[in-house]
Amino acid sequence: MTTSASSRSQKDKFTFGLWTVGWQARDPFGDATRAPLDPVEAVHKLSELGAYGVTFHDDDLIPFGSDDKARDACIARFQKALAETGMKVPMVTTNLFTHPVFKDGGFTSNDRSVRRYALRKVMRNLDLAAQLGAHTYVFWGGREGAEYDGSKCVQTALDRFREGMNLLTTYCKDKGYDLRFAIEPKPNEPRGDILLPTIGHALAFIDTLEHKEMVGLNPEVGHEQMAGLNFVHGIAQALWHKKLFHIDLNGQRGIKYDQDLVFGHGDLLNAFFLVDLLESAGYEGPRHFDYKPSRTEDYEGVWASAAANMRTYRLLRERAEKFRQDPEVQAARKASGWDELAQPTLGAGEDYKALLADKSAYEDFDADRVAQRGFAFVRLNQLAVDHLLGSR
Ligand SMILES: [Mn+2]
Repeated sequence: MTTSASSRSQKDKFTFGLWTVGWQARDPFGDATRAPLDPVEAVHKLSELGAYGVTFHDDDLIPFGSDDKARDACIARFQKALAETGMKVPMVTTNLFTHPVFKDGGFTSNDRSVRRYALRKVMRNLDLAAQLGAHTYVFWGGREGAEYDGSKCVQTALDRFREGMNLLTTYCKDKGYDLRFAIEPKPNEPRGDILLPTIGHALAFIDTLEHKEMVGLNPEVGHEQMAGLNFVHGIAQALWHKKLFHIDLNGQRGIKYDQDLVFGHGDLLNAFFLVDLLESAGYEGPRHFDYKPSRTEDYEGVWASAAANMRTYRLLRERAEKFRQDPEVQAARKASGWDELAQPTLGAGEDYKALLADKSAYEDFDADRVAQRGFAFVRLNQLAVDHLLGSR
């Protein structure tokens, strides 16, 4: 492609999973509606559309059960496509959910032999991730969970989850791999309930790990929204903990099955504030789209939907920038007290004794008068809507 396309992709760092555009659209009620997609074709097509790179589960690239010779051949032709296009592989992950052996999980299956097999499967793919220059390794434990509260002891399952993560971080350190791990929370689907269901659960779990500095998060828009949570707030807290290692962008319309719509095709206003947050907070990782081209689409629709993700992100970035620079927005922010929140609640060197001695803080504080203040948050939000709709 053209130089401008590649320099733009460098700036945007837009990446796609091979499993996204390659999804054949099989769902619990219907067969595939699209033919299989060769990973090599996916690399070329996404490059033409201006993407920066691709990501994959081991089984997306190398069919499950391939022998070493077949595996090497898959990797060689994939690497050739990367070399031809300049596409990067910033993230790799493992499939511990498709094969029936993982029906009760990988790291937390009640069957110990499955847990040992899962760890070996990840270690083998960690070697490939390092070889391809990836810096992030994602763990989505889709089958780590249960349908019934009596199926397994959750505390013990978390012990096994931690045992697995500790082993794998140690393996990477010993091998000298420049890889960080990113846990991807999800509340349910395919399991009735999945372990580490939200950003908050995962943050607390990470804090108990042996090499916790190596482990962060890969939150997905739809996964938090499936739990009725505010994705922007979740990402803000992940950033606050310095744990936003990677992000999965897509669209979701409320509390229902995992829709994996195009980014922005769900809660658009939340997507606007998400892009505003990522851009203003200096997030430097890939903007990774983990969506599924709808089952109704043919391959023309698949590529149109891939392009739509990137177009939506760029449009929102442009609108968010104008929103921030608008003098009326700045004035509305000032009126709302946005800047006041940045001032520490205590003065420099002030302790609780000084606070107790300050009569203006309590004895002389006129709560009824202060309660009269309006924060004008609605005006500020309408300015965001105006910018989002392109009317300012
Ligand atoms: Mn999803």
